[in-house]
Amino acid sequence: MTHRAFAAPFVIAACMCSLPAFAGAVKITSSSASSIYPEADGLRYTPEQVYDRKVSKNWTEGDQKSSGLGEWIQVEFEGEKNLTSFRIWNGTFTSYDMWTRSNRIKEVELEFSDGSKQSFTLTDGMSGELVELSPVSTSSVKMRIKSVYNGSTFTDTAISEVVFFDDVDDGVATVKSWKASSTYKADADGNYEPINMADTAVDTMWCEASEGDGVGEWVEASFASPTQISTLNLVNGNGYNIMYAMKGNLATELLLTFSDGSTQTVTVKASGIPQKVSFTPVTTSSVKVSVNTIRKGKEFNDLCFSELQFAK
Ligand SMILES: [Ca+2]
Ligand SMILES: [Ca+2]
Repeated sequence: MTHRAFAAPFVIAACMCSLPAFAGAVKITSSSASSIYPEADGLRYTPEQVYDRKVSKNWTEGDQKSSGLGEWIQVEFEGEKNLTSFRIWNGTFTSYDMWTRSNRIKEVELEFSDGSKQSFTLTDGMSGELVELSPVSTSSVKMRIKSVYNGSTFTDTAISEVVFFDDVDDGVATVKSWKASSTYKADADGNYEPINMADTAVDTMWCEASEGDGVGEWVEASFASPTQISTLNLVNGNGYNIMYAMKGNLATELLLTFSDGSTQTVTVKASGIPQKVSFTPVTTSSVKVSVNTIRKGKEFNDLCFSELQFAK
């Protein structure tokens, strides 16, 4: 555990490149499971934790006799959606240690509302893995554990988070690549790479690594093509909860620099709650986001962003 003392994943989403050009995350409205690992020490393992936007909270199956083979979790959508892909955080992402000690799913079977099924072999890596589907129209997905990669200590199998994508453009600009002025080095909780700002999880983040308080530090998003944007979707600091967000430095004003050299200044709330910030519409192939001013953290002199994306 580092001085930051929060749970974050080790590696996230190495490649957003195969996402369809116009893909939106589908809202999950409810979930159920064949079994649930019993609550212990105040920690829960309920199925709704696969869509709470926190990779540090998971659904764990409750099969106490074996590895959870045949156990399933089902999620429901608001009506039929044309699914094209999904991203899965497979295993227990509370720390790298817990991820290696617990089972990960090897083969997963997806069953859709029309009864059709698709099966996949997942990669055994601690990252949010993007999986392409044969496009399917469905109002629910049942994910069944068919085989596992064995953990070194425990026989329990977990899914920390899952996001389904459909063919409807949600207006969020697809980022082709990220740059940063500096990046905090990976530790036992995970890494702090810029790509963590575009994975939908509020407890995975980019953190700067300067000697100072973060003022003057920057991240830059490059888009696949010139894109019109007018909204910044931001989770400032560590979005795990309000208390964790307050521990670190929080940006209060950002300077946006676009590919034509023009700039705009936006004020942002010093809060870890997701916020949408509007600015004058601009068509650009990149945005550099520089920290102009901050509010000091209660515990750490580091500045992080958990989510930072641009939309129409
Ligand atoms: Ca979760
Ligand atoms: Ca994130």
